Amino acid sequence: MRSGMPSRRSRGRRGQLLRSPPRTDSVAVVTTRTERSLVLVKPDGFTRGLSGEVLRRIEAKGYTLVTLSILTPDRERLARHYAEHEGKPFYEPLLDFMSRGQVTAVVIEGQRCIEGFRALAGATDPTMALPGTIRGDFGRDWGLDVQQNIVHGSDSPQSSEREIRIWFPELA
Ligand code: IDP
Ligand code: MG
Repeated sequence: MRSGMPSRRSRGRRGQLLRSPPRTDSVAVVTTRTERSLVLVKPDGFTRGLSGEVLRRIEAKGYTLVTLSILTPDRERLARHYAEHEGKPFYEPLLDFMSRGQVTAVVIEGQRCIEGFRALAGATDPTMALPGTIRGDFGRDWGLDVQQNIVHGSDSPQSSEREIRIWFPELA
């Protein structure tokens, strides 16, 4: 009788040695630290009634909603939020787009929710964002100077802290 650890090799029906496929997956360092992320449903998503769908996906993934607000952001708030993009060709169109209507601003919480939400959102360019992601399922190129891509999500713990201070100073 065989015992011990299962072998990475086994035999096929004709007796030839079969090698297990190499592992292409890997698991990042496990962390128990809870983090927060600032999520925005941008004016294109808000106008199309997608706030609920975005919140549904966040909750279905298992993250917690900490707080939520619906507002029309002014340019001063947006200039702070998008300071890293000042001077880029899409900066002014981005501020125009983001200030033209209501957004749903949300703070979410959970272990690794910053990268987790970025994965739910998909790539910045909605044409390239994979189906199954928010941007991939609901976004497309409209031939404008700025990509309208439904959602924003913080990209690092530093950004998250900075952005939560901008949108929810009472939480900081
Ligand atoms: P992110 O939202 O995926 O983090 P960022 O590079 O931080 O992407 O850009 C902020 C926002 O500016 C994007 O979500 C998108 O709306 C817009 N944007 C970014 N890069 C471009 C571009 O090259 N052309 C047009 N719009 C862009
Ligand atoms: Mg960004």
